[in-house]
Amino acid sequence: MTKRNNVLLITPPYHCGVVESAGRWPNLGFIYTAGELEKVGFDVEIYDAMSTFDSYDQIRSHIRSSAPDFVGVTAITATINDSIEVLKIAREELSEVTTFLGGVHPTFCYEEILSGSSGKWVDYCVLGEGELTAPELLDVHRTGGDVANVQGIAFVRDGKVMRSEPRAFISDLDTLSPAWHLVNWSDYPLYFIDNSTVAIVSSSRGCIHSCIFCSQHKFWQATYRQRDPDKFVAEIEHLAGTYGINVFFIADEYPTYSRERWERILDLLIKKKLGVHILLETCVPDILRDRDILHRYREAGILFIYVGVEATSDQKLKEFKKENRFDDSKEALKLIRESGMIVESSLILGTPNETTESIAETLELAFEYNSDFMHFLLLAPWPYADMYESLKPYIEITDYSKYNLVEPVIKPIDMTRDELMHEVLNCYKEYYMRKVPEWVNMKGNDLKRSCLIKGMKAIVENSFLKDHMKGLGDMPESVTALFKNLEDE
Ligand code: B12
Repeated sequence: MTKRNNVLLITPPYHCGVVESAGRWPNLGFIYTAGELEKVGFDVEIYDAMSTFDSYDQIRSHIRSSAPDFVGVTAITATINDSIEVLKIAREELSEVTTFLGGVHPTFCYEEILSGSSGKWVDYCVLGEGELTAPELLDVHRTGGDVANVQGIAFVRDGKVMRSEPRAFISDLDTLSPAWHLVNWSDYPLYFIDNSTVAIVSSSRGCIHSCIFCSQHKFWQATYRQRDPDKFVAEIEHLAGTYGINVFFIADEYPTYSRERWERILDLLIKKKLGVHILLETCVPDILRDRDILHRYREAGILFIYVGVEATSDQKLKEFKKENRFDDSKEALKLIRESGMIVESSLILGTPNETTESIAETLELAFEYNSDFMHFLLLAPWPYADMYESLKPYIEITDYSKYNLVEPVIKPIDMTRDELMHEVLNCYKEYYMRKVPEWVNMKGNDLKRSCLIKGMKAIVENSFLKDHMKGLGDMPESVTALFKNLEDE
């Protein structure tokens, strides 16, 4: 009988205090990969050290007591240093362990990882989707076959970095079996909804847009695959019924691409009356396209929509290769607000030609966008994004852990990075000083009002802004009083 091998999948303990200030989120890539590993006889554990906020010492003792044969870690660019550190600890604790690394960063930067000093902690990089590659790789490895025949990996052989043949994307996403039973659901509350448990689900993979600062259309190689809407909604129903999940975050870059499929999802959710809240990301053209059915979004349980408008000037939007423009973005955000949903959006600051004046202008126009939550993000130069080459001369910080959209790593021509950071913090202060009084006085939508106020509290208490608050100068007394009142709500 074949020995059952243990696989431990670990998220890196990286924190930069943005998205995670609103709640804790499971790692869907691991849930999917674990399901396929189980199918071929591996015993799998998911250890979400990021969400449990575990320290390196805790991670070390967890690895020691779990004593797996394989340790897999995930990495985006900001987390890569921590991901490598986790694999180093695994090797220190278990000299025989086989380590593998997956996610967007190693998919593109495997050469740098494997040929550098980190290479000695990483046996394999899994490139692209993990579900088919990981089980095959681990199986070939444990049975002593030649891993060079496993598509979609990179590794070092005879001192040289080798890359196997690329693996085609999974053609039917509905054949996958996410291992929901491995999730410790009590780890995943959302701070702005009482008694909530969050699941991340996926209805499609890929992105047909080509925004030059983003990684996702490159990761998915401009492909787009969608799941059967009935199976997707059945999954939500299963998670709600089996584990009591009441908040679903749709991980898709672009869930609304096909109106016909999206309408079917909405219809099913409305019909099934699951009483769940749904959070999702979409784009300006789809909101405008769906203006006649936005009330059905709300009826289906959609509470929160993120739209990355990214800039206020049409010139910059064109440079970013975004399809939205100022006027249509403003209209889309307004439509979402008027439909009773919460709209969150972001603006990217810190391009090389940014100035104090251009940021002031962006802030002024941000008020016209009037998103409920607005993020003033700093451009992060992913080394594989289309924009990278043009940004390279302006990159002052090469430590990837700062590539998190909140720390300045690019120095604009006419500003220092400190000045840039100061202006960004000022944007947050000005924006929310105007928004919070509006929320306090909001009438007629108790759920939205409560989410906004609790969301703001979470930002004040948990986000990266907390540490910077003192640098913002004193808030006017009226606003301080409002914040104080929020504490009592
Ligand atoms: C959910 C999510 C998170 C969760 C992660 C939860 C967790 N416990 O790990 C939270 C909300 C915490 C998060 C935080 C951040 N995130 Co995030 N996040 C996402 C999001 C929306 C969905 C990811 C997902 O589930 N995809 C679906 C699954 C199926 O795909 P996948 O994750 O790529 O995994 C597949 C493969 O990559 C591969 N794979 C991945 N890892 C591994 C590991 C192994 C061992 C193997 C074999 C395979 C494998 O196999 C998987 C299955 O095919 C993506 C955007 C998107 N739409 O993808 C951004 C995204 C990944 N996040 C991003 C960023 C920048 C961040 C933050 C820095 C943002 C911030 N400033 O707060 C932080 C960093 C973390 C932190 N703690 O601060 C960027 C990364 C950009 C980049 N190129 O580096 C993305 C792409 C968003 C974007 N468009 O820019 N994020």
